[in-house]
Amino acid sequence: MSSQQRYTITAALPYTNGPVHIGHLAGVYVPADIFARYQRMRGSDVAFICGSDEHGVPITIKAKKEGITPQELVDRYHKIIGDSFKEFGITFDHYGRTSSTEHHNTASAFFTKLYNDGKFIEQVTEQLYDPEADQFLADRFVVGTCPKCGNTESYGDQCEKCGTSHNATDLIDPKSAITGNTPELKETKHWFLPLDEYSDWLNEWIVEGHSKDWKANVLGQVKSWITDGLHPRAVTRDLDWGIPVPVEGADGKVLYVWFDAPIGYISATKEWAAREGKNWEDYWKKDDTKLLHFIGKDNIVFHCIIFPAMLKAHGDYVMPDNVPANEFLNLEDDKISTSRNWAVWLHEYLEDFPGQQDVLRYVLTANAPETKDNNFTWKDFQARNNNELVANLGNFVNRVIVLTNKYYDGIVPETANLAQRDLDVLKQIKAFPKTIGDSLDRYRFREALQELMNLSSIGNKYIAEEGLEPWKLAKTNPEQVQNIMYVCLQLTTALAILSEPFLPHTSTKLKNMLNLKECHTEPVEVPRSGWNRVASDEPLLPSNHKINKAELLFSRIEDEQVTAQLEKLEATKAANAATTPNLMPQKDETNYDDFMKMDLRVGEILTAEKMPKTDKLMVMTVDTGIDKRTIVSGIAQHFSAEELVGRKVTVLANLAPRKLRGVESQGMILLAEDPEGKLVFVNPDDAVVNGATIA
Ligand code: B3M
Ligand code: ZN
Repeated sequence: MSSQQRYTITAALPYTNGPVHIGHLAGVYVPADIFARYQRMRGSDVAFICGSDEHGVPITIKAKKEGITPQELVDRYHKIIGDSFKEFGITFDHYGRTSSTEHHNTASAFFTKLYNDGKFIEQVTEQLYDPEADQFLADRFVVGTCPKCGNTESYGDQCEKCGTSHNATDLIDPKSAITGNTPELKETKHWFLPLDEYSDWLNEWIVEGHSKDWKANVLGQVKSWITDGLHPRAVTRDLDWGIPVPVEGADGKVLYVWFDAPIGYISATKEWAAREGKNWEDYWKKDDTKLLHFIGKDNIVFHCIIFPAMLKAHGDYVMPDNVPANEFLNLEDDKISTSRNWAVWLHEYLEDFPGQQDVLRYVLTANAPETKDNNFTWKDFQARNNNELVANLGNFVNRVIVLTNKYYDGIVPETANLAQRDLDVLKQIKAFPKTIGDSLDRYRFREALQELMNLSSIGNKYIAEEGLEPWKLAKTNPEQVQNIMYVCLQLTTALAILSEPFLPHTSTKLKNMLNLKECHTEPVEVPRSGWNRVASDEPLLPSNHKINKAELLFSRIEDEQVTAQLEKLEATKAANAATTPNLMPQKDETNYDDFMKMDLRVGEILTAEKMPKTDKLMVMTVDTGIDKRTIVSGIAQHFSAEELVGRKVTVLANLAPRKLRGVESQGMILLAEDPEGKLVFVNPDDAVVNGATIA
């Protein structure tokens, strides 16, 4: 590569209303970091940019709940998030924050330019308003039914279930998240970006221009938004937390968080460039810059439609070259949720598994939700560590380093008369920078990691092949052992180099063990330990070079550690069930007369039998006091026939009979259903006679 490719790599700015969890890491930060490290190793000119997203409604809601100011809240999480990223080995060139002065200025100037250039529509519209809270309700201040998928818990700006982004006024049956009141409509002035005017351009640029290189999940969302029709989007809000709208007559209004946040990538780049003596404009305005946005799937519309439309309206900026968005990671088969505390938090992982950052990086990459939602389980975490990292990579490296120290005092042996298989392995090693690189270039991180592990497998296989174990051969054929160990040391060096993007802490340990610093001084265009050095014809580790002693790379994860994590999750589940049961809302009002029409009485189950060829239906004979009748109920998955016989139950006796699979059911048995779906009988006292009425 003669001139360096310039990359501006952004990772979604985390909201500072909570810490970072494994879902964020798997979806965004681990792949972004792998990519940035890989490009640096290839000699690219990289600006890897992130920062805290400190505006938006959830932050004000949470601060209010805790009785602190939004600034205090964002200060707390900015620190927790920033520190844990650093310890985890995420190598942002700059981690900024949207409350910084640079950001306020940059975002204001951006808005002002679009305003002055007439890119906005200024409109007085009716917005949802909560009179009790004296506040307009936008975004997460309002919850209601999604007009597209019917999810009853959609937010004002976005439905988390189907991913649709909408205006708060689109919600069916909206409710204020502050007071629970049904909002009123009230007039207010806002500025809208007419996305509909960018529809053709977006279609041409993304759908036609990137149908080959963008991920299918990303293209799919983009296409469906464009075909559904784009509409003008308000880029301002009536709120008191955010960046004030920089025009006259906009008191009490701030920029919409999704207007200012992506500009945060630009302001963070400016802060970095100022510190490093670079020109930030090279990274945002030069046509040959590759701009990449690493995000989760819920952010696709903002990065593929809204932000590009903003950049286009502005006119000075490059468009993203790719937006390799990931799907979601679940935890133990349940959706990760900050509010339900259903997560593995990065800062807690780092405390519970000190020095084991790479295990989590490995598992999250091996199991990344690249093309579909995926699941993290602690059992899988343990198995991957013990069977893959310890048994494959750790085992190979340890044998090589220990044997080199044992047989050769740590000196890389000379070779003579290399056998064909030695030469084959040396040749195979050289192919890996390209193999792994090809996968990374296509954002296939799982595949790339698998290739890295294949390299280690080649080593294990080579060393263990029958008759070639060095410790057996040492006496009979010392020359062959020297050759084998030499080849193994080359392979170990390749692992030390190529593992850096994925397992940086392991890579550092390996380089120390191999004492790589001593012997790697390449010309400038191939930086130290550069990616392509592995493919070069020079030995990776020359004969007579002295290595260091072995250090422990990975250790087994024991059952107790897994159990402890699972117990922590169980405790969360129990706490959630106790405090926030997901209860059905109250039904519409009824009246006394209607209620009294129901004939509720005590009955007793005399016989019970599962209906053949069904899973759920139980056919019972019930003594209602006035008669013995058949009742069919969908409870067979909850109770066995034996459990039912002899039980006193509450019966709705005058329910119109109806046939279920050909059997007439003459009434209904009352059951309580808890939020988890568990059924419990509404149990009359055993002493009550059958037929006693209930009211
Ligand atoms: N703050 C992250 C999220 O949706 C959001 C990303 C902003 S990137 C400009 O969780
Ligand atoms: Zn929806």
